[in-house]
Amino acid sequence: FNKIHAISAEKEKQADTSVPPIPKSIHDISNGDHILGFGADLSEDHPGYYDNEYKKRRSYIADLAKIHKPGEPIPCVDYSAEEIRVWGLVLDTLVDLYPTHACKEYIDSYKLFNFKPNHIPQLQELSEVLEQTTGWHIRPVAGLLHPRDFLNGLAFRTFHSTQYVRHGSNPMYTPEPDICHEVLGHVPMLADPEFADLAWVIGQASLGASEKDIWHLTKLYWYTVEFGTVKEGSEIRAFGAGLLSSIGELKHMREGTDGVMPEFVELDPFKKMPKMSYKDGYQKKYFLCESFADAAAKLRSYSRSILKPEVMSMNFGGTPIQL
Ligand code: HBI
Ligand code: FE
Repeated sequence: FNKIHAISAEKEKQADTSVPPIPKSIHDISNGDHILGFGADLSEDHPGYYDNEYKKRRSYIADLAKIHKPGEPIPCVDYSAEEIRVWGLVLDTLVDLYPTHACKEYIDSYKLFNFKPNHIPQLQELSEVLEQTTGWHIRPVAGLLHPRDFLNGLAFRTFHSTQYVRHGSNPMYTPEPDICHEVLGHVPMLADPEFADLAWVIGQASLGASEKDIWHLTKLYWYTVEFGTVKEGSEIRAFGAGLLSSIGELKHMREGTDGVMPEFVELDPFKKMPKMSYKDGYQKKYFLCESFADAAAKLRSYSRSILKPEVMSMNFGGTPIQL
């Protein structure tokens, strides 16, 4: 995510003059034009950098995503035994922690998907379940999308998902989203109506937003959808995908690391959010929500404050803005 953040930080400094055309439907959002780091284009510190077979595989899966059109079935990937091994390891490690660390909405929605260690779910099957539960869609994407495109997709209840598997040399680590992160972190949460609403709010707020506001929305997304925590009685449970797809991060959230506990703070979308850290270890600060409905209400009130009046009155294929 570092490249994206470097680019966003640079753009944040520019004047708010160049807001690109506002997409009216998912068809107006490209899933292939603004990709950062994908296919054979791995950075030197990527675990797959010296593995040419892996890079070829990444390019092949990236190309499948680029030719996909919204509304068409998502192409199936015939995952290899090695890819299934990695998925199975990640799944087996995480399932033991969900009953004690994941929020109740995750635990409930998880049952809808029947995940098994010997089968990597196809994005098409997952998208069909989401369509029936919350009306969300999955769209394959070659790699990290530019934050504006990624967030705009959420406004059309579309989640851009990678389809490749992380490098097998270190199954518990990936420097970027991969199918294990998307499926185990994001997909079950998107089957929960109140969480799906929260993500939709962030998406709507991003339509026509200035670069500065996109940057703030990226942080709000990061501290809720990726690393959010929620109160359940006297306990703190995880709902962010970066937590739910990482055994290390889940344990750190509860127990701390080397005797240092993370901090938990209340979410206030109007306040300046802390700098995001991805590569330098686990989060130092988690935002704690009372409930998804409460967090969504707070995000709505912030989103209304930045939404341009012309966006409020635009017609998005018959769906009005609901902020
Ligand atoms: N692209 N494919 C993909 N997956 C993400 O999770 C993602 C992204 N682009 C940007 C992004 N996340 C965040 O950093 C926020 O900008 C939304
Ligand atoms: Fe993610």
